[in-house]
Amino acid sequence: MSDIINLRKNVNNLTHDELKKLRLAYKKAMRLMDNRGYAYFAGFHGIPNFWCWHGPQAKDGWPGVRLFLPWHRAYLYRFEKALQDLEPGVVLPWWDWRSANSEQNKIPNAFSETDVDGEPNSLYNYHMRFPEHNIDRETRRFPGKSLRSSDSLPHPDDIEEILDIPDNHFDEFSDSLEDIHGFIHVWTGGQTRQEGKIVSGDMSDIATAAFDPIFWSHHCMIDRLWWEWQKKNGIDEIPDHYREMSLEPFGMTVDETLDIFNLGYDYAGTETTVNGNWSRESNG
Ligand SMILES: [Cu+2]
Repeated sequence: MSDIINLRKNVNNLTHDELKKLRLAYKKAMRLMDNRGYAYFAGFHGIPNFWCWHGPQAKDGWPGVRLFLPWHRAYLYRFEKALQDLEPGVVLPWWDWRSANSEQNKIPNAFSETDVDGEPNSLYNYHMRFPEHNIDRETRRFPGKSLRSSDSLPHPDDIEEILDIPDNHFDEFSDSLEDIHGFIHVWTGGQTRQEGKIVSGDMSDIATAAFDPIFWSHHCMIDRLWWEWQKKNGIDEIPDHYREMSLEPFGMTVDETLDIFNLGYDYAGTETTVNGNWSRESNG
């Protein structure tokens, strides 16, 4: 067990200072082009490395392996650690796209404001530079805008239904949560027409999604829902043959991702106000 447990909060519940710290951590990471920097970590998911795990895949001789949840948990863990090296005490927040506000406000203000205190908001976008892919521009998003249909966000009941998937059905749980997750990616990216061409947002595309600063908080929400399901059904509720599998490039096994207390963090409840004094029990 880690000595310090960091509490990941709803982004809308961050204090002014916490949000400031988060923005500063992103800003510092975004300026670094080495293995401490934002480009390095975002580059694990899509361009240029494409290590991310989605859907059922074959691994170690097993068919239909679902490592979507453990892989992204390890990913968030490593990224958060990198941010903490730059800005001690910073913790990733989660974006609750279920809330009724999201339908109206689209993206939480923390991510949608272009400037804060006269400076560019580091949670708004990131400048990607990949000459070999013809990319040299800021990330972009057109949340909730689609040229084909006007889709609405998942209803809280849809999420409850997924959380009610019984133990012993990890694969089904993982697939269902991954589907909703994919929907949110596409919803967040959205589409628009520019100079007669259809332009999609970066969150819609695996290749560029992780460069959009909101990616991490979207995945924190997914990770949190997995943790909710684990609390209900058992932390070890995952097919046995997954447990020793390695999660590249993190140098961690699936087993090492199962208990988030071992990874040094926990999730605050939606409405909980926390003032620094809490215990494992208080969050149950
Ligand atoms: Cu994702």
